[in-house]
Amino acid sequence: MAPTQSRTNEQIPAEVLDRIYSTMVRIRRFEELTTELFQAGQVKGTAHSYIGEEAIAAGACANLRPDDYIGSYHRGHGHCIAKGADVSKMMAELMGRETGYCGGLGGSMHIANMELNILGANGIVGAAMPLGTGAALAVKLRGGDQVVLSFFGDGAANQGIFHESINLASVWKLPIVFICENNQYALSTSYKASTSVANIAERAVAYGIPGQTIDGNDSVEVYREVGEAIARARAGKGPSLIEALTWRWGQHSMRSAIRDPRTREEMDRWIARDPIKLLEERVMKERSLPARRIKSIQEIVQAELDKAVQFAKESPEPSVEAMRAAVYAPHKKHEEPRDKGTRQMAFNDALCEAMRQEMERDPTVFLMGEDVGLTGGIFGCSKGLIDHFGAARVRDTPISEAAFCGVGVGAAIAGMRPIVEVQIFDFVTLMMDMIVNQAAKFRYMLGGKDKVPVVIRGPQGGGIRLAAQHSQSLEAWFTHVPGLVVIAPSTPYDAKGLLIAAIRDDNPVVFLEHKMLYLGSTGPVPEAHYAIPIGKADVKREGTDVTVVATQLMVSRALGAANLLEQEGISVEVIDPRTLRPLDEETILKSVRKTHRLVIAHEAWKRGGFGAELAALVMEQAFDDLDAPVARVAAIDVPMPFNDNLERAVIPSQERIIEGIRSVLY
Ligand SMILES: Cc1ncc(C[n+]2csc(CCOP(=O)(O)OP(=O)(O)O)c2C)c(N)n1
Ligand SMILES: [Mg+2]
Repeated sequence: MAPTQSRTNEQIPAEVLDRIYSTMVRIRRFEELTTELFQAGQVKGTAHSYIGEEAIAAGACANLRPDDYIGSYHRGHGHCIAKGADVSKMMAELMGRETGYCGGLGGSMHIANMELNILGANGIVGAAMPLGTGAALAVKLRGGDQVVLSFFGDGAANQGIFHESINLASVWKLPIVFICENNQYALSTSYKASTSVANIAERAVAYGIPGQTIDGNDSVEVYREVGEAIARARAGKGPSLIEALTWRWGQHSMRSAIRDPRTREEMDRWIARDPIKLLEERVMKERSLPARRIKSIQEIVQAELDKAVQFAKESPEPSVEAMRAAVYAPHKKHEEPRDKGTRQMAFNDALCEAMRQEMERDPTVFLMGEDVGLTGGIFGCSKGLIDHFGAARVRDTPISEAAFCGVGVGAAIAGMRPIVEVQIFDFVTLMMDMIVNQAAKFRYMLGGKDKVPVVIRGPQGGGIRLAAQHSQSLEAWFTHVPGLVVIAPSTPYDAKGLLIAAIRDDNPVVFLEHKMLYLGSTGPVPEAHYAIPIGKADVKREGTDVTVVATQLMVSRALGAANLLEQEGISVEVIDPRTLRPLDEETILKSVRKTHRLVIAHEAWKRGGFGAELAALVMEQAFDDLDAPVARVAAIDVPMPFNDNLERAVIPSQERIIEGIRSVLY
């Protein structure tokens, strides 16, 4: 682990040394105060001290322009400070105050600030890497020359997302530098015991990029080496991996009181190489900074931090109203066209037209996913788009769901409007962290500022014998999560108008398309650009005896059932919520108050399904209006079988919907 010597003796301007030194002292003092405040119960939860590792953030970020980006991780205070964050707003955030960077909703582990292009610390190990990669893609698509520094720990280098992100960044030659802060332990686990190579930088070879291990306690070496990698990235030559060897002086976190496996001898050896002392010795020897300047930096920083602590302590607590308002960016207002016209179109063509028109209208919209480019998607939803817009905006991705979804989220945070196609929605399991922990929470954790305008769309559902891993209906996973919009259209007209609304929305949207609709559904679709308001249900058929709330493929089956029952004099109202979150509760309740009976039909499993939520809504708000218990028609509670007769038995049929309707009538 012998730290390498600086490769160049070229003088570094005094102004840069001054900046690096000031940053290191600011970080050190910030962390010392945070520890005191944590022990006094004023900083709550947890915080991860960066003491001992200051040279990396300070040296690396001294190369950055204000418009460059950084992505950080749980040990992130140092990165924010080095990128220019205001220590008062940071301290206020650590104390959970309204004046903090995130209004008290994020805390130590989630500080982000898009005015400074800080993409955020992150509570999920490794998760910031694809977000940074996404920001780098945004830069490249805009033709800019900013760079992204993506900081992470040695533990993160064993996450799949590390490998996927670096591969993707390399394949797309993105302007990003991956900086592994190897403090040699992930909590209590030594990297030597958990990593397949002696030096993490060796892994760069696998991705065809430069990789190098440097002394992370030597701020000058960090400044120089990261500077070279940044220059390379800015020049369009792609990413690099830098491993900076270092040591954390404290416990894993301020909260943790675990047995520390590190030896006293190791500890002493590293503490003797205090990065601040090393730079002090150097500037004294080189006479590049006078002793009185060193002293004055320490005094200035102390005064600044005393003020920061006072500011934080005096700041108000955040309000419940502000917390509630932080979850969603307001949805845009849209008017549906009065006339659907006569042009007939298939469901997948309607989706394709929505994407084409939005990409024409807005240069920040782009599509990525597996086989969306040359092939136009396996269900033809992006057919021909590559011919209109080129391979940069209609991007074929590696089979790296977590990474390209995270890249979509990162690009959205950095100002683009990506559409991420999930080839078959069952594969969304591999994207869950990016959707649920990252996209859904980003705006909220920033205190309700900023937006994440990404659409994650693709086919779900059964009907074409693809069995248990390619046929599920998973909407309930997403409707459960505050911060996500969930849309599930049932007609080509709705598909186009809702996809346009989803692309224009400033929130992450999960957009579910049913495979059987691609194959079977045609209908009138206006040529004009139009958007259907998010959160507005559609009464597909009016009736007076019973309300059926149906989604996706079940809408046409419910309509078929309604037509048959009409012959018996039973009048069925069919409602398609279209948007499942936010839900148009009013339209559903109004209908139930009229018909007094409710049947819910969806293809997903009944247990824990979206229908349970609808039934609870009606029970809570319209119990007195009901003349019969609510009935749910849903899939049999088994994974989707391969055999066609069995598959037909599992998915609700028109007959089963009719039975459901009869069950509430008699
Ligand atoms: C995906 C995930 N797994 C586990 C954790 C719990 N955890 C938080 S930090 C940490 C160790 C991370 O080590 P490393 O990446 O080396 O960073 P360091 O703490 O050493 O700076 C663990 C296991 C988590 N937050 N996220
Ligand atoms: Mg570590």
